[in-house]
Order: sequence, then structure tokens, then C-alpha cells
Amino acid sequence: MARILITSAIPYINGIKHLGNLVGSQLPADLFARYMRARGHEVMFICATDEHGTPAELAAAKAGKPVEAYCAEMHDVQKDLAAGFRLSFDHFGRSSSARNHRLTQHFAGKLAENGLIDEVLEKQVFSIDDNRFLPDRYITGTCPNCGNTSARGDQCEECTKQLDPTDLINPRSSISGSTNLEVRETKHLFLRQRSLRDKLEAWIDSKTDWPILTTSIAKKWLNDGEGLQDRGITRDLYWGIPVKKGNAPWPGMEGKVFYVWFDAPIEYIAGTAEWADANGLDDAAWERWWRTDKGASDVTYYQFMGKDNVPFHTLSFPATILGSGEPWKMVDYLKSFNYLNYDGGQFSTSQGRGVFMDQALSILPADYWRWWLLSHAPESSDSEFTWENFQSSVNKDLADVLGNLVSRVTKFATSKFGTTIPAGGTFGPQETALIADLGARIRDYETLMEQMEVRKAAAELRAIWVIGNEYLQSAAPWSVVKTDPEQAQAQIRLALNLIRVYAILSQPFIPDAAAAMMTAMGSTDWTWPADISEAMRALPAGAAFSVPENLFRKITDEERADWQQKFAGVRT
Ligand code: B3M
Ligand code: ZN
Repeated sequence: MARILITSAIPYINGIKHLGNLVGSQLPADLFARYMRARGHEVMFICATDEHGTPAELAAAKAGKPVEAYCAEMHDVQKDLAAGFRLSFDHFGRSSSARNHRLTQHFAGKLAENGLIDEVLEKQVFSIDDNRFLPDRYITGTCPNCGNTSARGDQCEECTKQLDPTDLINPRSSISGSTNLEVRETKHLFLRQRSLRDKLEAWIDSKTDWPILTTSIAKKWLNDGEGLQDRGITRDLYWGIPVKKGNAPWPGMEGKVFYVWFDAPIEYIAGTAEWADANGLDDAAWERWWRTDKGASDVTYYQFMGKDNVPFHTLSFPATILGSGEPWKMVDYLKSFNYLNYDGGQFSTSQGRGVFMDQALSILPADYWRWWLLSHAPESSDSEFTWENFQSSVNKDLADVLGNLVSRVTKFATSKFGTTIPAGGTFGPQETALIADLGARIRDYETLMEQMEVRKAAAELRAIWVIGNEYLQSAAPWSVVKTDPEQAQAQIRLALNLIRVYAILSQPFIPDAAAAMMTAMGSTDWTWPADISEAMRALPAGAAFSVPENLFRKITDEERADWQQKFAGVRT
């Protein structure tokens, strides 16, 4: 039994996530966590809401709520949606937790102690009416290049020219529209990443089994242009973790907070501490996952995230950890994803384009979405959600292949032999061949799941369902029963055992259907079919089973057209 630590990138608090966000980190992380638990490993699976930064403040202002209350509410909304999608986190934490405050301040203190923090005086735009400094993207004005009157302080979206806020003609605050702006001096902390470059490079070079997508992004930032830059880790904002050196105040930094990307990954650790607190456990309980001097040296740590998050996880967060000089567990394997597009364009939170988690669950149960998303995960390249493709995958894979097998077998068995596992006959050559084929395919499936090859694992699982259908088609118990009822009983006994085995194998992808299948087989034995021949004889003859409710319904053409229409526009 291994010990496996899994974290998913933590979703921003400002709004409900769309399906593209879901498939890029939380959902595949859940698949992996479920699989590893099913194999009997000890798993710790952590996620949280990422609650700090300007977007959180602005979203709260837009909702007309104090930011604390807004974050508390949105955390519960996201937590409920995660539960609705059956995301099996051991804990869904909050980056604004007391634990994260303490740990973030602790790391900053250690970095300062180790001479890795510079204090730098900067000039920044201050909005007198808003009484706050404005980050570049919250200053709007006329582009000096093309005349666009709503260019942002960092870039003009019309002509793509990179800008400084001071380049803008008639600059104004994007928050209030006020033009009452001035440039003020402000002090910020910079993490001296450049002096950690060699350590980071050695660490990245030691990760020989990382996918190319991951290492190439890390290497690019290490070596490109001027190479790794020192990084500002504080901001002039109200909402965030107050800048402190451990428990002590940080002179000159009063009223400032840490930058959201500094504290967000630390929440992986803090979230595990929150888990311990929530379960009445002591510090040793979470430290054995995170401190290599306290038991974490035998932990294997996996991270899941979208490709845009890779630099923060291969450089910034490791710089924090390495710079602390303390024995924290670092990531062993980083699985990153490309983007999922929506019906000929991009999913977009700001534009409200695509299907969002709450909307998805309002039209179909979680398993339908989980299956489509995972079997089309954007791994080697971006992938695209279309309603046609969704309809056809659900109808074929789930309804025709899996659902149909379960319903045919259980209904036929009930009508011919009653509601107990039939005892007659013995397995012949056809059954033996199926069992051998299953055994080989299950080994392939295991390998793919261990390698986190999500799409390929889904394809293998589907192939495992297909061979069950092919067996039934050719064994044809509905004909055999007329001439050789004993043999038909053996065939049906095999098929009922197959349903239980399918429940176990499919559980990481479609947990609700899997549970319904297991319950219908009258079993609670989720033991992984390591010995398939034994697993195909696990249900005792004479034990009761039942016909489950229809596992999957088909999506009609009318529904498809209706949803296509309904989700074509912009969410308001
Ligand atoms: N919240 C970005 C995102 O959701 C960011 C991830 C933080 S991971 C520590 O894509
Ligand atoms: Zn322009």
C-alpha cells in the first residue's frame, strides 16, 4: 500500500466554474484519487477555493457584498457543486483560512531569514477617489497606438500593443471611472528567484519522467530571454493575507497583503492542515503528508492543473519551498492539461460563454458529464465540446453499451430464473476466453490509469464494456435457454458477475452508476479484480440481485437542439 498525495489547482472564488475549468484539474484529479483508493492505497486529496486578489475584491463589489461575506458564500456554492459532480476531496479548503495565513506568513519569514527577500520601492498609480492603488489592468484609457478608448493599462486589446499605464491618454480607474489619479511610491517585497535558479534547475532536471509539456514550460521560463526574474510577492490591496514575518510585524509593510499567487499554492499544505483540524486530528496527522522529516518521505505527490498554471508550480512555488530551507514534500509528478473549447470558440468566464457547472447539473446527472469530459480530456492537444458529440458519446457509450447490457441481463435473468444468482451449469470455453480477455484488458486499464492517460483509460474501459456485449451477443443466453437452461444459467451468472466487475472498474469515471450497479448485484464487495477469474465467480449462487433503474437515458435530438440554443448565448 502506497501513500498518495493529490492536489488539484484551486479554483478562483469569483464565480462558478465552467466545464473547461473542471476538466483541466479537479475532475481528472478526482479520477486518479478514486482509482488509487480503489486499489487500496492511502490517498489524501486536497482542493480549495483561491480567494484573494483583485478579481475577488471586484466580484464582491459587483455583487454589492463585503468581500469576506462574498467569499464565504461562493465557497459554499463551489463546495456544493463539487459534491454534485462527486469530486471526492478529503478536504475542500479556503485559501483565506487561518491555517493559510499562518503558513504563508511562516514561509515569508523563512525566506527573509534566508536572505531571499528584497524590499523595493516602486511607483504605482493611486486612485484618490477609490482610495487604492490600481493594478495595471484596472486602469483604462485611450491607446496611443490605435486610438481605442478602452485600452487597459497592460495591453490594448484592439491592436495588442503592450502598454504601461503611463502610456495611456486620459487614464481613468476601471473601478469607479475616476480620473483623479496620481503616481505614488509604494514598497514591495520581491522573492529573489534568480539566486535560486541553480537549485530549481537541478530539481527540474531530476524529474526525468515528467511529460514534455510540463518540463518545456519550466525550462522556457528558466532560460528564456533574461531568464528567471525576481518576483513581487506583495500587493497594495485590502483583501489578502497581511504581510508578516512569521508572527512578527514587517516594518514598512503595514496594510499590505501577499500576492494571491504567493499564498494560493501554500493552501495545498494549509488545506491538509484544515483537514486535520476538521477531523479533530493533531498536527502530526497532516505533517506526515508534507514534512519529509515527519513521515512524508514515502509519499508520492501528484499535482493536476491547466497548462497556464504550470510556471507557478514548476518555478514559483518550488522557489518558495526550496528557499525556506525546510524539509517540505515537493511535487513528484505534475499532470497538466490543454484547453477545452466550446462549440467553435472558447469557454469564457468573463464573457459567460459555455456551460457552467451549475447549469450542467441542472440538465443531466454528474455521470453523463464526467464520462464525456474525461473521455475527451484535452491531453495531447486542445479539445472541443459540441452538443452533437456529447449526445453521441452519451447515447452510444453509456446508454447503448453499458446501460443496455445491465438492463438486458438483469431483466432476462429475473424473467427466466428469478431474482437470485442462478447456480446451474459451468463456465465453458467461451466464458474462459472472455475472462482471459478481460484480465488482459484490465491490466492495460491499470497501466493507463497509473500513467494518468485519461482519454486512453476511458477508451480501454469502454472496450471492456464492449467485449461484455460481444460475449452476450455470441453466447445468446435467450436462445440457449430454450435448449440448455443449465448452460444459460452459467452464462447469466457470468454476466451478473460481469456487472459487479464493471461497477468496480467504472467507479472512478461514473461513481453514481457504479454504485447503482453494485447495489443491484446485492454486493458491497468493491475489491479490485486483481484476480479476474476469482472476481467473475464472486457473487454466490442463490444470493439476491435486482433490476436497477434505467442507468442512463438517451439524449433526444430535440433536447440536444434545445440545449444548443439555450447555451449558445452569453450567461448574464
Ligand atoms: N486559481 C488559477 C486557476 O484556477 C488559479 C490556480 C491556483 S493553483 C495554486 O486556473
Ligand atoms: Zn491600440
